[in-house]
This record gives sequence, C-alpha cells and structure tokens, in this order.
Amino acid sequence: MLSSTMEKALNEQIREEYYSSYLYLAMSAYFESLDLRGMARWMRTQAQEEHGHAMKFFDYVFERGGTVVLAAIDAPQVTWASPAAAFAAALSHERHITGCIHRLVEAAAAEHDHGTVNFLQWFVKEQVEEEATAEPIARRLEKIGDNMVGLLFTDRELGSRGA
Ligand code: OFO
Repeated sequence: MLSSTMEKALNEQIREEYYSSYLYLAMSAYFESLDLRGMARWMRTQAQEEHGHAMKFFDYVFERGGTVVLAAIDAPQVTWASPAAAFAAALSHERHITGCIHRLVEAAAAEHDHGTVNFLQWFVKEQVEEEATAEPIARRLEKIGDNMVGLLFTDRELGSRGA
C-alpha cells in the first residue's frame, strides 16, 4: 500500500509526464509549421513515449492499491525562436524531469518504500537516455543556426526515428 504522500507524488508525476507529452506535441506542431517534417515526426514519437511514461505511473499507482487523480495539464508554449531553441527547451525540460524522478526516489527511500524505489529505477535509467539523446541534437542545431542545408540534413536524419 502506498503512503498518501507517495500516492500524491506519483499522481503529480503522471501530470508531469502528460505535460511532457503535450509539450512535445506542441513542438511537433511547431516543426510541422516550418515544414520540418522529420523533426515534427521525432517530436510526435517523443510525445507518444511520454504518454507511455504517464501510463507506467498510472498502472503502478493501481498496482499498489492507490488512487489515480488526474490533474489539469497546463497549455504548453506554441512557438519557439528557432529549431535550436525548441530542442534546447526539450533538453532543459528533460533535465527538469530528471530532477522530478530523483526527488521521487529520495522520497520513496525516506519512507523505506523499496517497491517504489525499485519501480523508479526504470525512470532513472530512462532519464539518462533521454538527456543523452536530446543533448547532441540541441548542440548540433545550435551550431547549424539558420543554415538551411544543415537544417534539412538534420531534419531528414531525425525523421528516420521509428514511431
Ligand atoms: Fe522525457 O521522460 Fe518522461 O517525461
């Protein structure tokens, strides 16, 4: 059985994951508006993954006899100054999520809730991957700036990400 503190914290993480999904969907729409379809696809896939993260928390709360309480999701930003700015924002968002996951691990450990500490290990690893994936793309786009050849080449490469 989850403590009420842990139940609340896990519900809050469901909201964070849905916000992540919403944010990446907004970024996908932004890239569509620039006709950068590969980046739009990359972000759409990312949004789907975030939905999956939210559902892992959703299922876990039930598995531990808790109650899921869905909270309102804030509207994400709709446009960014450049593709580089959008990916930099995505990286910064992932760092924020890493912080959320680490705080959850610390809260679960403080309660000796070993089941939740163990459940969260998947997310600890996932966040290492999420940051490692976003970081080089953000760095590359920063160097490319508004060079169309570089943008189109990167767009094509990112479009090959599987859905
Ligand atoms: Fe992007 O890892 Fe979940 O939020």
